[in-house]
Amino acid sequence: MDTIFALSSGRPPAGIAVIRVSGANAGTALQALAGPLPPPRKAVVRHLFAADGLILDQAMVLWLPGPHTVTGEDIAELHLHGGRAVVAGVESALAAVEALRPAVAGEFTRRAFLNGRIDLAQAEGLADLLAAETEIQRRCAMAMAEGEFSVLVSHWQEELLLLSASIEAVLDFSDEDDVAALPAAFGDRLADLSADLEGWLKKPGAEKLKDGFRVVLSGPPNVGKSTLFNALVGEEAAITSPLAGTTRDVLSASVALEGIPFQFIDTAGLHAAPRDVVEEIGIARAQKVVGDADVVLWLGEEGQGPSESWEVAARADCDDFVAKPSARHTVSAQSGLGVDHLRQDLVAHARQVLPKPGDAALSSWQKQCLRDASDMLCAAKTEHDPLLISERLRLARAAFDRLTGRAGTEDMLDALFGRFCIGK
Ligand SMILES: Nc1nc2c(ncn2[C@@H]2O[C@H](COP(=O)(O)OP(=O)(O)OP(=O)(O)O)[C@@H](O)[C@H]2O)c(=O)[nH]1
Ligand SMILES: [Mg+2]
Repeated sequence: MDTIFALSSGRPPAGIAVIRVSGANAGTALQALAGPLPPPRKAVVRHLFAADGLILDQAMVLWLPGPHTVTGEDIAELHLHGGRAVVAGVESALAAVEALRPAVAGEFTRRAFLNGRIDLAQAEGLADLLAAETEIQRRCAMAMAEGEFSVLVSHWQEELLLLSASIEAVLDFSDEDDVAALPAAFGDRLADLSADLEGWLKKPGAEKLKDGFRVVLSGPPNVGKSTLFNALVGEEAAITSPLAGTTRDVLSASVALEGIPFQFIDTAGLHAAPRDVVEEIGIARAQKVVGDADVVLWLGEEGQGPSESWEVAARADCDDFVAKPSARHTVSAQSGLGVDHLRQDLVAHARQVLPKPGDAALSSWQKQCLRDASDMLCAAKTEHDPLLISERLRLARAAFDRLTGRAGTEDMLDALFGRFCIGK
């Protein structure tokens, strides 16, 4: 395998730039630039030289021989001054070393996976951690990256293996006419495992965490949707005006409230007789996003909104304000009255629906693998023939192998590792 290198820190210029080299020739590369190898895992300051003997930089270098490294391979780390020319100079000096080449996106993490340093669930968590923008996203991604879920999966795998072993024993010791009985606890253990998986399948998934909790503002024209939208997102993102039909398209803004990701969506005012084709399209779009909402804030006449929408009585400070007897919230986006209360209610509601902070949240493919395993366990529960039970358990084991990546397809690996940046 080639030795790879990449800038692992942010885009220069920056205070420091970290270049990582991983692979069998990492030591050679370090010697070519910085002289004799320093003691393992000790940071030392060295001058780095180009092939023609010119000094490139004074850097802190680290020599991390494998296999106990993040990739499982020999690693050299160069902590440079983070200027563009410094980084470019060191990169060309490394490219000149034999068998070294620039890494592609996610290649370091992919090697960590291939060398068994992390499993797929952890790689997925790491990708989410790098993409995390809110506190809850960070904590859930950490749980996955730190391997909490992986530990659970290996418990499930062990249990499944034990169940499979007891079935195999029955098969081995029975002759064709006389099939020995299964151990008494077999059915209970199968049911427990199956219940565990079902419990995880019911938990909120990671997708919601990535996209944010979707709140759609809906109602007829001119009821104050855009003004409330602006108040909720904390900036003048939407145009507001006394003219009915000001908002014509769907507008969305992502914000974090108390560390929870939200997506607020403002829509065109709904009314029965659109004045032109643009308004007609706007209304169709508004209706579509209402269908995908986690919560709809209905600012129109009471009882006229989509089912389960929250009745909001807006423009409470206006002379022509009409109260709603069953309003969940009464607000004035202009004076701020009730807006904080509405925000708190949304946060509390989102907390119920999103994964708990620090819980490993499963992506849809992880859920699919668990679903496959769970289906096989349910099928095994209803079988009586040990041969068929054994086959169902084998298929459940295969589903777990897909989950940890032991039986991953190349496409899936490409899709996952492509989410990383170069240098990770
Ligand atoms: N006094 C007062 N005026 C408000 C309040 N909210 C909105 N308005 C005014 O009401 C008018 C309509 O507000 P918008 O937010 O544009 O209403 P909309 O529902 O988005 O309207 P369309 O985009 O046309 O569907 C504007 O002139 C706002 O300034 C409020 O809480 N108090
Ligand atoms: Mg509007």
